[in-house]
Amino acid sequence: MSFINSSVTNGVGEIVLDRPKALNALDQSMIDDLYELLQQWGDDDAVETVLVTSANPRAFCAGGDIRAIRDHVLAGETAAVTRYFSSEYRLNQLIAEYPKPYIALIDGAAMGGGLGISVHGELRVVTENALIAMPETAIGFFPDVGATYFLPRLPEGVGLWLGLTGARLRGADAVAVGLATHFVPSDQLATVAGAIRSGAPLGEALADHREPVTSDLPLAKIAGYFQPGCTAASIVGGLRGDVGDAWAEDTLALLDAASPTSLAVTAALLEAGGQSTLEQCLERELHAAEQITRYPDFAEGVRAVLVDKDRNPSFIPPTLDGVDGALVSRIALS
Ligand code: QUE
Repeated sequence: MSFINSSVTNGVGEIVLDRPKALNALDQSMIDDLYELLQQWGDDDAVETVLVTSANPRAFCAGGDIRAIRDHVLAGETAAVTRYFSSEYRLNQLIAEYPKPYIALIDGAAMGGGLGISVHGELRVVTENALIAMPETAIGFFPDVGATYFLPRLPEGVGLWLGLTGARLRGADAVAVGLATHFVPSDQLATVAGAIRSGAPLGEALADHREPVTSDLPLAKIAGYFQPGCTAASIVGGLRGDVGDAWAEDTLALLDAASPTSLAVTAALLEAGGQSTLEQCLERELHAAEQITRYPDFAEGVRAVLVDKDRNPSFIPPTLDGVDGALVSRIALS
């Protein structure tokens, strides 16, 4: 049973993600299959372009197989945890260095690991149904899959805002900040996909979709509150000072739902990632993933969000002022 379908026609290698019961969340077999297929296609003259799509109309890819990772952690199977993250991050690096055009069509949720198999590629086409986020701080984890590389390179403050709060972007906003490259209305996506599959040059298939799209993200506010190098505590302090501002209150609510230790680790990793190569970032992320999954916030966060779905985790410590700075440094290697 494979959750990846592939075909090659007209010089286009197409990968269709098809794990319907888990919104295409990437399990170990999907990561292994994707890596092997992409490596093969890299050297295959019959493949000029790689197209990644989803069989699920609601999701591109919801993330990683975080439930299975939690089970491994609780069973003390640390080798399986290391194997999962190291093969996922190796796949992210392969996509970033891919020798051929790599294009993802995102018409639904693309979160966490779903961004890892799209953002590093050359082209990301989104529709108004795209929902893009790095939501890991809510589960006691941190934005990985190369996010410590790509988030610090977004417009001022945006990466820190996305990584700490897990805020969800719609397609037009994803284009506005650079996480996506093209916006196509969902009712035209089949036409664009058909043109790509017929082997049309990508510039031609996407020619009608190059004009800027409108986004009403509050970029000035984001830049004001989420300045590079800020600690999570100083950001929360700034937001709390803005009493009565609805955006500041919504943002505080997101930060309040996150693991305080994850917030501190995320701020440290994004700060370091801004000065590092993707390869260095992924190496640092692997260490951080191995470490942070051993602390109770991870199993508890996954329990609250994905297993019991009560969305009421008991994180330890419960607030940022109790976070152990030495522990954060050990996880984030900073
Ligand atoms: C943070 C995450 C993930 C998440 C929710 C978070 C994640 C992930 C899923 C997910 C969602 C639906 C599924 C599934 C997994 O949710 O990585 O199997 O059916 O995969 O707040 O990092």
